Amino acid sequence: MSSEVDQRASKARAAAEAAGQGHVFEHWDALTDAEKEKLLSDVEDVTPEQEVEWTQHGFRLIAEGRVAVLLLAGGQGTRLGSSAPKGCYDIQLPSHKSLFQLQAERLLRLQQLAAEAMGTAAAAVKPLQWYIMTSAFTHAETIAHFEAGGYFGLQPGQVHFFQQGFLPCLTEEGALGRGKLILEARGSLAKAPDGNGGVYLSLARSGALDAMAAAGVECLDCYCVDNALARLGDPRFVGYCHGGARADVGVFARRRVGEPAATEQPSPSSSSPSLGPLAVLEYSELDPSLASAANPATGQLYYNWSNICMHYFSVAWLRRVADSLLGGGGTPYHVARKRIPSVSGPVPGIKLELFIFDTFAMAAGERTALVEVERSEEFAPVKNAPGSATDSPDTARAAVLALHAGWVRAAGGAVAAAEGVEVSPLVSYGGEGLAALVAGKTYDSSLVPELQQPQPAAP
Ligand code: UD2
Repeated sequence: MSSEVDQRASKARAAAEAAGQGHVFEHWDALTDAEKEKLLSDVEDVTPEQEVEWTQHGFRLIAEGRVAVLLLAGGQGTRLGSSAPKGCYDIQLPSHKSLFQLQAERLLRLQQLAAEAMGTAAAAVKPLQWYIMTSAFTHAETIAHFEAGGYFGLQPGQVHFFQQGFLPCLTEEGALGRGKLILEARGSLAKAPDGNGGVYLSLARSGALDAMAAAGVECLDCYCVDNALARLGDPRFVGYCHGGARADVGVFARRRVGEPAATEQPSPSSSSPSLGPLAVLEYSELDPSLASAANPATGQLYYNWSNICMHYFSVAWLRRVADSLLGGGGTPYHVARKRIPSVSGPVPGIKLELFIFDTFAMAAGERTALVEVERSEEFAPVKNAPGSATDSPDTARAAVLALHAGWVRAAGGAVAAAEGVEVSPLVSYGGEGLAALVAGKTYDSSLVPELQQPQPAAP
């Protein structure tokens, strides 16, 4: 084996040992050259050069219209205590933008960055297509919100709404061992959206998959509506999954810090390309003893990553999954126990849901990728009602303001406002481009006009 491989191996082994992962080199001396290459590619950390290459590839995919963005926005958000679609929610940022508006503006900024990365005019970049899955419960209000906001600067033609299906709600098991349908009103059944796993069939049935394939879209970046820090369309993630891992399915995960919701993948490497079978277990269904089970030799949790509901799919794979589901294949229903509105008032019952990641088993033998991210940079979920200690609008707002304050400081500014500062997605997608604006300045308010509007380009 070449000295280049030996050098890479000794670097990777030192990094693995420092991370408590040295055991993966246990059989190194017995490996063939090809096996050594494979192991190295599995465990090597991402180099800055690779990251630049993948990001550039992601920008090319955006500019050429080969990637589209898929938003899961059909959920009812009952825990949040708001009857409006979650995307309309104002987490009380200083700008009072809704989650939908923040996301639309990120897309606008991405288009601009893609043009810059490709050295072309903004008009030469294809508008990034945004597919938004709604449900019967969120559809009309979602569209009304976009219309009232003038599509937040996007072209209406680049935003595509399609509806997921629904399933009837049931009572808990009755005398015959099966639940009963519930009358919501005298002439209608109680129903609920069929879960975010309904996305595969609804993409196919709505014609969206055909439209994507016809338009030359090769892959989708998918995220959930209630993450205030979602890096939708992230060129680095998309570029890596498409160009680096050549994956059919990619998953963003964050390292677990003591709470359940686990992603399982045999490769223990972090922030590195990993190929192999991929499975996600839902936190609400994970046995607490499994959730906290750790490898006695290393102390590392077996379920080491938390799924943050951000995925990458190749359009070809989505078509294969949809065909299999249309052909009668299926994934299991999950049961959520809720109070269901009924003709005689709310009753205890169950909602049935499909989960988006249950189809990942169908990717066995295909290429998958896992990318580890930092919670503070990518994940601020809005699940629970205001005032809740975790995953609430308040914790999400605090996470956004703290992250943006970090960007300003890194760009040479100072933030004196205790809560941090808000940077419009129109000004910066991920902290870039701020130095000329903020260097040497001190901000004592979290709402700064110049961080809310992009500066006109110099003549
Ligand atoms: C989801 C993930 C969980 C974890 C967590 C992080 C699933 C099944 N669970 O859990 O693993 O990543 O998010 O925040 O993915 N949705 C629909 N239609 C539906 C139901 C949900 O579009 O019928 C959307 C919903 O609008 C949201 C996303 O799917 O954007 C996640 O749904 P959730 O909030 O019901 O799932 P949660 O938080 O229990």
